[in-house]
Amino acid sequence: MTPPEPISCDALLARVETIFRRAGLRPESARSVAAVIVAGERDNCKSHGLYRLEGCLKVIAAGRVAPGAVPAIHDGGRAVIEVDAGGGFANPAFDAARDLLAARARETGLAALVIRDCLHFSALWHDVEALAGQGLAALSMCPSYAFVAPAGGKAPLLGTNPLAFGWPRPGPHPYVFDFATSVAARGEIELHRRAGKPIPEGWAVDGDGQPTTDPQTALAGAMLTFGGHKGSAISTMIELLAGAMLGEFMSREALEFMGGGDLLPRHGALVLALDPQVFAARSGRDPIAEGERLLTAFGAQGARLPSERRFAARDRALRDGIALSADELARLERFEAEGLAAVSA
Ligand code: NDP
Ligand code: PYC
Repeated sequence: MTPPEPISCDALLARVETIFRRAGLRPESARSVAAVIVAGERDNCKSHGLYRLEGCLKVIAAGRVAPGAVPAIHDGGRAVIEVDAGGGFANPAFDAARDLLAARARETGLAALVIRDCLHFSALWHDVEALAGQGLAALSMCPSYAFVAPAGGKAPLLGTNPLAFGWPRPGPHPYVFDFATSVAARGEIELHRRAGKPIPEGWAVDGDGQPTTDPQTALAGAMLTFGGHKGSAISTMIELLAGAMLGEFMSREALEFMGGGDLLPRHGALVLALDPQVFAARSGRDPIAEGERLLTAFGAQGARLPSERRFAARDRALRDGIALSADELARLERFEAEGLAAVSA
């Protein structure tokens, strides 16, 4: 069978945005949520690309997200700014507060954005890339669902808790890394299950703590942290900083609140923005130039920077369009034709 024609990024964005508007999201939210999904697909981050559309529609159909929520910013003029997503998706809340966060970081050197009560499903590179594009270093993190065993344990306790970092660079692309603190994102295991493929060894254990390569058994058992005790400690830090410290759900509470992991998780998120120029001011050195001396040395020894693959995929997609499989296109068409009915039980 001939593969379907690639679709342009703009055309895909318009289609996904329309699906969300018809599903009841207000226009600004539909644009934010569609943008992050299409950006994932464009950058070949399949675990947080178009495949997430179904999960978003399911949580809307189940009435467990507030589609009309308007993000409410609470700003006392201090370093910590809060935005209450009001039970809506996280992305519109971040978009609503992003410029204020950036302005505060430039003013004070360091500012934090607390996102409260949000449905969170997306990759985090979107947040830190936007801030790095404004000349700021940034960190973004959130809990998720308790699917991951701590190092040395065998039962789920921690979330897949992603962490992203961005650093501004003179060229078109900043330095960005973004990863789950589990060996792989849960979305990656779900994609293996759908494709009928085994997962690599070391990603997960079964209910008895024995290693498994079966995605279904892994989803029912416990995922493992990357880097053993080191990933386990970073994941725990995220539970503390982006859960306990904010007074928002940690991953175990998020799972209890939703009554299982079938729907997207609801919790808080934390984004930090730092202005390198403020930090370096008294040194007389240029932090961006210093950073470049490090980052440009990677290629000389054959190493690549994180996000290089993603940026190359983005350039290709912007030039040639996004190649969706026949199955992905069929799902998209079904969501267009049937809306929420396509995911309602
Ligand atoms: P990956 O392991 O695919 O990639 C992690 C990072 O490492 C990326 O920045 C990647 O860059 C980089 N990288 C990969 N290989 C190399 C290499 N050989 N050399 C240098 N850098 C490399 O990510 P995960 O599967 O852990 O996470 C995927 C996504 O899932 C993330 O975007 C994360 O935010 C999201 N997620 C979201 C959650 C949520 O609750 N919202 C929960 C868990 C995960 P590149 O992309 O260029 O390959
Ligand atoms: O892939 O682990 C994951 C995930 C959890 C919530 C959103 N993505």
